[in-house]
Amino acid sequence: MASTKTYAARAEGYANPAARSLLELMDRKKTNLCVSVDVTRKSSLLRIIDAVGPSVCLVKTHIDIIEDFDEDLVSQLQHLSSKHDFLIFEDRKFADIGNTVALQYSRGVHRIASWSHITNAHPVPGPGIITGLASIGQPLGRGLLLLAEMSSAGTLAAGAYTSAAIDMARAHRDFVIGFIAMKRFDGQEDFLILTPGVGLDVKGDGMGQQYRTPREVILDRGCDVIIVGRGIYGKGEGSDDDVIKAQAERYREEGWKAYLERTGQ
Ligand code: BMP
Repeated sequence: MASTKTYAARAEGYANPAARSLLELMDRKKTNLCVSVDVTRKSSLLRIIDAVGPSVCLVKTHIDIIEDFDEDLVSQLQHLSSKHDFLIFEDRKFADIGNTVALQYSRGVHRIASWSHITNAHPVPGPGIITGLASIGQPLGRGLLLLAEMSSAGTLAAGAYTSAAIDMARAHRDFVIGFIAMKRFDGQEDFLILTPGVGLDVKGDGMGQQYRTPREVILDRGCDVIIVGRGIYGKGEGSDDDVIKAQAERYREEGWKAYLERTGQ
């Protein structure tokens, strides 16, 4: 049912502030595009984010690959988030016991919880990982995604593992706002489905990544957000701004068209 309802209508059903804000801004900005920016220099990261900003609802980071990370990067990231109206998703993939992930989320050099609206975790340790992350993130209004499936060939996140991830999320709906997954799952609850492995021009990357088109992901599989990396920013530290902007708009339009078709608008 969630797949045919509009993002705006679904926003009202979420108590979690990050989920609500994300759905509202997707509707306002007419975009279900998350750009994943996997570059290693602060200047490249900020340049690419500024270029794609107008086209995206969410920017996904791997902050631990930035070689010259500093406090100023966080300030600039937050500035771009306000300037362009998008949320920040640190793709940290926590995977430890509750006490450890609480420390990894709040402390260390990156202090992820202080700036990232959304983060994610592998369900492999069991529900304690949610309790640990929620102890830090919930008071700050953050949201968590569980990796119920992965886009890579041969992933072990399938079958009974995926079902167990869904059950864990159901028990913590106030903090777990959805999944990294390849399709929408049946069920009464509305969860956000964010899907990586999206590309229009190639089918894989020679290292296990598998790409589907925005139309397959949003229309055929009922997912909510397409996560696109190299298909938009290119290789290495990124293509020229004009190319990046054009690619971001190309994916935004494809994703939005598929959403309008799915919701009968
Ligand atoms: P790209 O579009 O360049 O293949 O990048 C995909 C991004 O999504 C990477 O940052 C990767 O870490 C992430 N990702 C993925 O590809 N598959 C998953 O199952 C989960 C991910 O977080």
